[in-house]
Amino acid sequence: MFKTRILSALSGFGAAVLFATSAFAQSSKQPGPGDAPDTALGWDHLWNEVLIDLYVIGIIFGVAAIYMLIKYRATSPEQVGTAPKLSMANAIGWALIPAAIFMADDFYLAAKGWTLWEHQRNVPEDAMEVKVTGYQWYWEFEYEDGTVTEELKVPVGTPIVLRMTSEDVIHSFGLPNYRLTEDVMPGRITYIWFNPVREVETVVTCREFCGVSHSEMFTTVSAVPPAEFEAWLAKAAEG
Ligand SMILES: [Cu+2]
Repeated sequence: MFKTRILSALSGFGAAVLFATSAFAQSSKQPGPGDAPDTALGWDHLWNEVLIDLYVIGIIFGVAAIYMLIKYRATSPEQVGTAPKLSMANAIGWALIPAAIFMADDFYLAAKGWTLWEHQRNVPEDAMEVKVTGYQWYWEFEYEDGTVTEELKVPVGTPIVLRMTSEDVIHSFGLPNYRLTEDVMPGRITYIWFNPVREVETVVTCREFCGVSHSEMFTTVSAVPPAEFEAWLAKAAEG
């Protein structure tokens, strides 16, 4: 009895680890040109899975607790419980088996998070680079052809890597639509990349309090069809 329970608890743990590692191995391939992952969608999925996980576990425990509260409630104030004492094997089994079941899901979600983070830190080879400089209190963007603008416009379908620095104090480049935030500091270059998969006009805001006009440090970030982007960039290049 004791042996069986220990064995099943251990195999539960083993299955959890195997499941998590295989999920990790499957989805951790390096993004090549033209197939950059949609990391914003990935973060949304992961967040929803965490919420579902919390709801399911919360409901199971809540229902079990209410059921036991009612079923085993005392019928008089003097009543003393008569439950049999758990054997060592039972105690270990009841602790390890549920833990293995719930941790299987935790390992799985953690593996997905690591995979996604790896994608988020590895810039796709075909990404277009835009240099970003933070100033009190505006953003400046420099395109590969040297054109400088104060709004960020990008072509749909091309991954964009931003190489960022600051001229004065610490700022933070916050792109809520692409689920990204990264610090921008003087004397250092930080980077983020995002995949504009559809047309959208959205914003970047500064997410680090950087002085009196911090709240005015925002501008538009729009993903437009490639032809529209080219025309806009040519016009901006003329000044
Ligand atoms: Cu700022």
